[in-house]
Order: sequence, then structure tokens, then C-alpha cells
Amino acid sequence: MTPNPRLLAALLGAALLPAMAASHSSATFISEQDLNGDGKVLLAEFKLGRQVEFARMDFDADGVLSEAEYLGEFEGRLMLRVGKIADPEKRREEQQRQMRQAKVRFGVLDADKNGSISPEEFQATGMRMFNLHDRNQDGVVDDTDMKLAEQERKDGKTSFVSP
Ligand SMILES: [Ca+2]
Ligand SMILES: [Ca+2]
Ligand SMILES: [Ca+2]
Repeated sequence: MTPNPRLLAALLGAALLPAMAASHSSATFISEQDLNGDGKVLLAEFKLGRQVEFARMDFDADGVLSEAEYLGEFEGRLMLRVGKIADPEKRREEQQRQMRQAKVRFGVLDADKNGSISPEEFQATGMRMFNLHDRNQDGVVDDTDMKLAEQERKDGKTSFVSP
């Protein structure tokens, strides 16, 4: 039996790209990526956002993301988030868990395993994310895709994509 490629992509995405957990619902995706505030995300808009994000993380501006740059940027954001956890033991555990996941993500993003993330590698991962949200594949993530995702969720098709 040949696995459904979309199902496989979804499973891989869920397993290998925990970064997506933060953007797993299309509503969150739109609110994070909608640069001009019109309630939808065009492919070009999304790519531009990724470019800006890449440049922001590329601290030494050498055109690629090193592991230190990638993890350092993530750690900064993580500190703000885990700071809300009152129990110091739990906070430390969560921090370590998240950093381990970030290391795994770096390995996934670095598709050619040369030790750094190129802009192409960064965009390729973004495209997979975009395609997951663009349910009807029209190059825009908007209300229609949210409704489709909602319907699929009701039908129990993609519970692992949008739990
Ligand atoms: Ca760099
Ligand atoms: Ca690479
Ligand atoms: Ca769409």
C-alpha cells in the first residue's frame, strides 16, 4: 500500500518540525504571517516574511544561519515563554526539552547537512508549512482554507495536523 503523500507530509511535519506546533492552526498562521493586515496570506507575502525572518536571525550577516544563530534566536524567545512557568524545576525541564527540539529542527532545516541553513533551505521548509495551510492550493491562505481545515477536522481526517 502506498501511503497518501499528504498524510505522510503531515505526519513528517508533526514529527520533525515541532516549530510548526506554534503555527498549527491556520488562524494562528494567518495572524502571524499576514503582513499587511488584510486577513489572508499570499504566497509572495509569506516568502517576504520568511526573508525578513531569515535576515533577522542571520546575526553575522554572512547569508546563512549557523546552529548558534538559529539556537540563540530561539533561546531568546524561549526564555520569555518559559519565564512564565513558576516552578524552577519545571521551567528548566521545559527549557531543555525545547532546546533539544530546536536542535532537531536545525538538523531538519539543514537539508544538505552542511552545518548551516541556506535561504533556499529556509524557504523550502516554509513552503511545506504554507502548503499545509493552503488546503485548496490556490496560493493564498485565507478564510476558505480555515473552513476547509475545520471541515476536515470534523471529518476526522487531519486530527494530527490541527489538533
Ligand atoms: Ca550567519
Ligand atoms: Ca545547509
Ligand atoms: Ca487557499
